[in-house]
Amino acid sequence: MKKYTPSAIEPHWQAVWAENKAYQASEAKDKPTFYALEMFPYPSGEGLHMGHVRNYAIGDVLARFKGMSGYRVLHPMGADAFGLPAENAAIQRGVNPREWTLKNMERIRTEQSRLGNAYDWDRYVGTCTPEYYQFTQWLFLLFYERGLAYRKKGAVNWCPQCATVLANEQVEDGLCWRCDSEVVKKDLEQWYLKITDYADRLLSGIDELTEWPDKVRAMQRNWIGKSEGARVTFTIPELENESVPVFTTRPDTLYGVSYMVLAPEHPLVPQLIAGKPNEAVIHEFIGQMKMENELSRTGSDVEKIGYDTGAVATHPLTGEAIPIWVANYVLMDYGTGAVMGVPAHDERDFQFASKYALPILPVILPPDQTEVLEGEWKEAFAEEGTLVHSGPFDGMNNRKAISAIADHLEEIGKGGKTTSYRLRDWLISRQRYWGCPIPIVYCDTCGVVPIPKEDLPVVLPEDVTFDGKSNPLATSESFRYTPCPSCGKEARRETDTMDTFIDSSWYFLRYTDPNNKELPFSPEKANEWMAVDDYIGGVEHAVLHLLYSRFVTKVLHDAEMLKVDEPFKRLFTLGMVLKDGSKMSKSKGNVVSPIEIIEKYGADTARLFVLFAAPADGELDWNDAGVDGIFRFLNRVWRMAQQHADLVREKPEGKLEDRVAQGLNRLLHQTVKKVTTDAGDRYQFNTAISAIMELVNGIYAYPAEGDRGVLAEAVEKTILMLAPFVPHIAEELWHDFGYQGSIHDGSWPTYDEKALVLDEVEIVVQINGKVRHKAVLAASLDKTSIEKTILAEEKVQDLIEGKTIRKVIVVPGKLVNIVVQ
Ligand code: ANZ
Ligand code: ZN
Repeated sequence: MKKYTPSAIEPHWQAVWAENKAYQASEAKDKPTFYALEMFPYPSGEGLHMGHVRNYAIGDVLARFKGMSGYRVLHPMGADAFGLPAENAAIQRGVNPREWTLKNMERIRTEQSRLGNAYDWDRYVGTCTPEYYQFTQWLFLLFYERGLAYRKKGAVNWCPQCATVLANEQVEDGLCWRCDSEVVKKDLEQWYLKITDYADRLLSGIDELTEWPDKVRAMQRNWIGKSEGARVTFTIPELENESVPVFTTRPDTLYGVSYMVLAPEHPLVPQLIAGKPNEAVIHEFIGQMKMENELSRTGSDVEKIGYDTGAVATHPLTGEAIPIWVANYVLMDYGTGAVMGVPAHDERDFQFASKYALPILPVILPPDQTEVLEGEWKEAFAEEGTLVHSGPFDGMNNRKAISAIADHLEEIGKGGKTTSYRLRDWLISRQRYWGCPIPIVYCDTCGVVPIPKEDLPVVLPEDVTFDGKSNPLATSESFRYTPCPSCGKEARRETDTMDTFIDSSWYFLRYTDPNNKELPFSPEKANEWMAVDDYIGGVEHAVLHLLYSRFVTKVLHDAEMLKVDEPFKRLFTLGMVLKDGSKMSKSKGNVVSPIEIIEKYGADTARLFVLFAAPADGELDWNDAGVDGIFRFLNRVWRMAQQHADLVREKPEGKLEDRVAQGLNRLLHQTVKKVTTDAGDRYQFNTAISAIMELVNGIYAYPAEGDRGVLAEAVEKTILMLAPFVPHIAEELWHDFGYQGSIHDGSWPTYDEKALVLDEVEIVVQINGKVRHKAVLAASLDKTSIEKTILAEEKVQDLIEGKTIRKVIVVPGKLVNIVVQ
């Protein structure tokens, strides 16, 4: 018998598939389309890790499954190739970022090929190539034309370690998403994309993403952070009654306002404090606050700090004078940057007022109280109740008052209902080299001038210095100055590059038309494949990449380039790969290299192990014994197939006359059903695989003299069902069965509901709980008929002779227990 040698068959079939372009997406319109996509890798210097293997194995099973199920499949791969590590390598090792990246891309591609994934390599996309990034620039210009790209000066998040600004989404708990350094604030003029224009659509769109994990949908909802409330206008008498709107979710508490707080960065603060006692100390405070991030100012355990400006505002309804303070906990970039302080009903305000001895004015009465007990408040009362000390609104339920007071403000022109979002515009400027240049020049005559689309790409220059301190593009003489596209005079180029998340926010569209030289993609081709049917990747992108891609897709939809306005129909987020209970990482020294596993056991074993060892959305603990077990299973499959290869070639007709043959036939149909639904539909690869394992056991247990037709069919279909999981061994065995074409072009087995039904079942008969007899009955019998038939059996009559039946317990399909005395 031929031996199972993965190291021989895997490279062989990979070469055959590559030569035949076996996984090229078909342009023929004969079948429905299926777009399977895994998040593309960042080409780091380390090659593939087990997390990649797991991610790609899931995508590949789905792609191959759909291919065998009558779809034409698009299953592309590429590299998210811009980014900081290339530049850091340049600084540390003096290598060119492009060469470093291209080398890593090549390495990852080779390693991916060794996994045997069914990619259409002709559609490979690397985001750092001018062929790709000219269209990232094209998209920037589209945003610019549509008024969705703008420049603004403001306090931005700055990572001192990465020496670049970051988008809000890239600051996690006050730390840089990439290097974990503490993020500080810096005043800079930067480019933004107006994602906030799409906040409402990005939010409502989540409702339709029913095939996304709930946790990802919740994270996006939170990030967008829609908050319904009111705008209330206070006026400042000493600034000629200048209005200062505040944003509040609780206009019902308006009569309980005892002070107002402005963010330290609020533009009115310098005028308000001019000449006042706290002027100097507040200026110093503003300076400190500018450096701090959101978390360090508003975290629940952060002490509230504030200063009295010495100015007052006029209450819009009572006309009273309200002191104006500045404080750390009010942020400039949320709502209006101004807050009305209601210490009686807001815990933060309560803490602040208690610390600074500001009055606490209760205006909501708890349901169990009839009058407000002054001075007895130990904490803010944030529950429902009845309004008091609230002028014409006294006696009103506070929930009703939210709307009533907002409406009243609207009527008198002092505010009204409004909505606030936590989502901020997407800051895309990066002071780094290895990214897509922003196609803009600054001209002394014409101002900000976009590069015409026909002049793209704006190519990254080579004459740059990497010192890790300054923006490398600004050091390039050839790049910095260029004639203004509009007037021809010398103008300065924008030297920032774009956030790499822009590159990855549209790559899935480029795959549909990767060689287009005029456009990022033709609408016709994109519409043919989009949306992505199955998108597989890590949950770390729940907000960042997935939110940006949704935004870009909506803009392209509005620009009539795309019919869909959501990019990813179904999303699957896989769990982490662990070793000995902790995340595989170089620093822990517990990394298992996919390449070593492939060399020792083959890619098929690696794939099957990561799919089998745990549910795909849970954590997977790497386990060497488990890998060994999978390898032994594949050997068992191999021997089974070799042993019966001649029989499979022969294809004898099955007669299904005896119970044993019917049993194997039923097991086969049950397995096909389970694998089809579990693997094809539910991402339950582990249970699908264990069903196949049981079928293999069933085949081994099948008697040598049994019905040959059923056996041949079961062996052949086992290999067909294994094909998406272990494509190489399946292909080899398929050819051993005498087929010429690829198993992966073969058709996925179908099952017959009728064959699933048991005609007969074995019933255990117990007397007083002890097993005494076994009887075979028709499976269709109901409880009463089962009882009758069993009691009528001769053997049972003998067993209970002379005794009185007290009770008969029937469990259909399983047992009958006869209680006698
Ligand atoms: C008065 C009030 C009374 C408030 C009360 C709450 C309870 P969300 O739900 O997150 O939208 N706020 C408004 N703008 C702010 C800013 N720039 N920085 C810090 N806090 C700000 O929260 C809205 C509430 O947060 C607003 O409603 C405001 O406090 C505060 F019993 O106004 B509230
Ligand atoms: Zn000009």
